[in-house]
Amino acid sequence: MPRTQIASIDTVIIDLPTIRPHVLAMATMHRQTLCIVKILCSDGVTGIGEATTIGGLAYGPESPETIKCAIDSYFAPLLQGLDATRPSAAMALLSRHAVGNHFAKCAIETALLDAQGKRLGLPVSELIGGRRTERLPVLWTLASGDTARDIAEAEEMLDTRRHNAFKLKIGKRPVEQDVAHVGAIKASLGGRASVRVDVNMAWDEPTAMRGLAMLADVGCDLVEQPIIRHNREGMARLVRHGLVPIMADESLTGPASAMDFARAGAADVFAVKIEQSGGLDAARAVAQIGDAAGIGLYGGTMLEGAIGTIASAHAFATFPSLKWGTELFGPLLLTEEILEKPLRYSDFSLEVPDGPGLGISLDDDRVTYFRRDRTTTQFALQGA
Ligand code: MUC
Ligand code: MG
Repeated sequence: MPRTQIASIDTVIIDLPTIRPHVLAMATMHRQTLCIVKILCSDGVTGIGEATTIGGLAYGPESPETIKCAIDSYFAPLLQGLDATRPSAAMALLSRHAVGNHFAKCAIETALLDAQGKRLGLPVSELIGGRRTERLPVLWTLASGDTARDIAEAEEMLDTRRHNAFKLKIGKRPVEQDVAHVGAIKASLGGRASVRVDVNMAWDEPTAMRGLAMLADVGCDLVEQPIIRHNREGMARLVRHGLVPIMADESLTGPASAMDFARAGAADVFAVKIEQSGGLDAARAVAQIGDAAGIGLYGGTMLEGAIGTIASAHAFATFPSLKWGTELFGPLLLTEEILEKPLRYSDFSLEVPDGPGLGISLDDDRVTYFRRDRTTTQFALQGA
């Protein structure tokens, strides 16, 4: 019987407003919904984790509500009484008994690593392989849906030295209109900023062929997921087209998909996400596969709040390279702070905390204030 057991798992859904509407091809966000997980261990240590997606079920197969349900109904009974000091063993058990549910698994792994880091006095990045950097470059997404407003927003970000790389969400409007929007922003920012686009799978392949040529002409640096996630051969044809580097995002659902895409030459860049990959360990495997295949790495986001953002930062800080930087700006899109001390953004980058575990503390009163509902799965511990 393990000495330090998983004692209880608490899940809570909170809804936080966004600073402005965030317009993507598949959804317009006015708020972000986080599923926050707390794992209390029998030695009194608590670990926190988060699972967050975009637009309910619009982005991927899990929603905040299904994540909560998976953890409460299926993961919690499996994890009952397990050794809390062995996050990898707990994750292996979850994988054997639960198919998919990558976002929910990521929240559990994050909480177990946070707890283990606190127990050992080590930051999560040092626990999972060792950080290579203290700061990560962070891009900002311009997605107000209005060109003039996006330019004003970009200028403010440049002035305050918060971001100097911008991603534009396109794919909702006809390609000519979208490219005109990108071209106007790039013309206004010129060499002061990198301008990239995310199509979120909205184009078919012929539209993508046309769109890429037009985007190359207006100075776009990178095109993210132009076509549907499973069209690997189509992505490879766009890569071979060679006009603008192509980044895979929705296509990457863990190490096996990374292997598939690397073998097929179906991406120039991988947008690695801890949730889509199935956790921090799986995200590190995706990064290693990409790096071994000569694919550039980028640290992606599901627009997580502070916990998911910092869990991602710890994972990305260990990557072998990070040529394209990260987009870990999720908390900056929200009007409300849920940490005792906010994350530190400055000089176009995010500081990776160096305290034990994730190195952040939740403001429990704020979490309680914003919570939608709450479930605690309490276990009777053997021998406790
Ligand atoms: C995505 O598809 O990359 C990341 C930034 C943003 O604005 O949306 C996300 C999701
Ligand atoms: Mg994307």
